[in-house]
Amino acid sequence: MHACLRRGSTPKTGRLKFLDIIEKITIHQVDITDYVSVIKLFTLIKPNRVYNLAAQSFVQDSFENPTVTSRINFDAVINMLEAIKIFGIETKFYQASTSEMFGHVLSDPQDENTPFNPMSPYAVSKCCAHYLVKNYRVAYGMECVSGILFNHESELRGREFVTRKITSGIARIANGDTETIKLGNCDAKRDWGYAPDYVDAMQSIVENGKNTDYVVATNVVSSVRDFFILSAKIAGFQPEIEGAGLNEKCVDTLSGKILYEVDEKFYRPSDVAYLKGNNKKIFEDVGWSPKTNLPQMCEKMVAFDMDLLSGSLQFDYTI
Ligand code: G4F
Repeated sequence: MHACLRRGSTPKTGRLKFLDIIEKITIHQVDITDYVSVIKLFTLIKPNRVYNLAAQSFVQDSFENPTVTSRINFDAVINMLEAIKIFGIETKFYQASTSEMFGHVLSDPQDENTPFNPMSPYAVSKCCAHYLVKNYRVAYGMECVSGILFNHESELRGREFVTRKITSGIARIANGDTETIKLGNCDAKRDWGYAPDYVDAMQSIVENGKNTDYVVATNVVSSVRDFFILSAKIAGFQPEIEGAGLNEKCVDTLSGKILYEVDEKFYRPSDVAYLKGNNKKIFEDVGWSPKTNLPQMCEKMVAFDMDLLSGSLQFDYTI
């Protein structure tokens, strides 16, 4: 198995080490936004499967850095598809598409036939890449598919994303820290699944031989506030919401501690209010459905963050 790693002074391999799979992977320091580098790599290893999971994946950051976002999320996909086409590499290409493409949703729930209505530079770049993959499939008969994955979280999620920001913050406060968690739009609703289940789905999409796109979702929707309350209860707090809008906060009625407050800094210029998937197609075609529900995922994430703080687990998510 081969993997690409962006050139940089400190290689970010902490997750591969934690999962104990780094020895199984040959790592190539390649900038996928550079066509020549992609050609060199693809013609050297002639991959029989390509999973393009590389992205500038933080939606909020894409408003600040639209050009970088577009280069990584769109231009790099052109590079890979062109390399496969021009050099006749026999491979199946998987593109990580996203529910963010549905944006301000035009029908509910969202499935493979729902029109896109993207609301961020990130989502626009992902729509472009999605259509490109479809075009190479239709125009050149290439084996290339997209998985339209709804939010998928885990213990290894970066702390800039709201679920892990919440579970790590709650573990920190449960451990005696007094700093309140600051959140943005707590009304936002997402269809949250567990990343390991979604990796199974990605493999089924590539291996089922159908050469078509799939939505991967749990079909269940919860708000950021719901996620917070669930996680806080798991950690032993008794959370209660007070106020609304910018004055909203969550108080632990047992200790009187403020667990979270709303901070305008975390609002986005345009946010996606609601996403709820329909996994009917992938269930009917390959029998995939999520194994882990939201409370089970929250349990795992809170427990992991508690263990990190107690020192019984070692994992540096920054490397
Ligand atoms: O956790 P988030 O940053 O994830 P978001 O924007 O839904 O994107 C993630 O899922 C997508 C799949 O649909 C992926 F394509 C994408 O790459 C990424 O993995 O934010 C979730 C929601 C947003 O509505 C945001 O406004 O939570 C809201 N939110 C409220 N307070 C916050 C915060 N988000 C973050 N990151 N930090 C906050 O303090």
